[in-house]
Amino acid sequence: MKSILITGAAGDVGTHLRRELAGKYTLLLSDIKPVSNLAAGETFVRGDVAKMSDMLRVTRGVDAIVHLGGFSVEGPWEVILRANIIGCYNLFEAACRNGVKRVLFASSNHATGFYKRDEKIDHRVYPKPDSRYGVSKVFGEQIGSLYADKYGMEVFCMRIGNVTVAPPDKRRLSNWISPRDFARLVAVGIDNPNIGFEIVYGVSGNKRTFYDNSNAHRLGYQPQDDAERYAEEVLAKEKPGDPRAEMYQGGNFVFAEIGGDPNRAAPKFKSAGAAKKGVGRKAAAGAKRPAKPKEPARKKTRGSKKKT
Ligand code: 15L
Repeated sequence: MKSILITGAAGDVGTHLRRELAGKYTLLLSDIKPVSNLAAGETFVRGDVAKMSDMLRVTRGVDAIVHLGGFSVEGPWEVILRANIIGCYNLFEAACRNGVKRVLFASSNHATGFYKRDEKIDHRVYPKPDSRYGVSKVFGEQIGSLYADKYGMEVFCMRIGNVTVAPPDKRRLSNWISPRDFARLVAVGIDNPNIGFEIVYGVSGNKRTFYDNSNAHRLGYQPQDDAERYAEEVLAKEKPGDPRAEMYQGGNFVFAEIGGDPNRAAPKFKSAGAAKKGVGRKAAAGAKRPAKPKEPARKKTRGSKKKT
């Protein structure tokens, strides 16, 4: 049985995945928070993605990694930088040094959230991130591309939509993925022998999809669910949203400074730095960009003359 490391295993997506993959693989679960109720075939190992020493320790000896770890909505730059940029680099570098070839990266639909809802996009479109969070997902994909081309790693990037039991709103009728379809997609990423570097969309077979997911289907993904069976119920409850959110695939992420997922409480930040920079709750509610800090006057240095 293959041994699979899941980072960020304590989160919602990790919890669904553990349940769906039980008995199929041996699971090594890693998170900064403890994972409770370990089932047969599961082991927990604590690890902070932002610490290279932790990533070198947790990635040792596994057959593949599902990298869910990181910050999963919009947040202050310092938070995104640490968890998603540094964290992602550490993960790929540690996997590479430990000889783990296969990495499944939890990218997000927010890597392309600034495409309009009436456009159908495939895995080859130019990224259009809708948030710092979305930018970090593009970074993760590109680190994956580098490690695939330069070091021969096998990298499967999943631009995941919304992994929930049922789609909570209209936008999610287009990007929803059921937990069992997500597990099917992950199994393709782990078991397909012909992965070099791939980008796929992590969505069920939704009638209202934003995506041409033919690359996932080519690699063997066969979703069984469709958000359409929830459409009537979802649309009856739907209230008109912010017009910017309504226009773009990324929804609220296109303007939110914190959070972005209306179904999850906006995270709170204790850090004085984040509050000072205007990225606290007030900024999130007002949807205004925080005021730009004044730039200190630049010192003239040698070589700072404009080149013509
Ligand atoms: C994501 O990337 C988030 O992690 C999740 O909380 C949802 O908001 C999802 O995107 C979505 O777009 O629905």
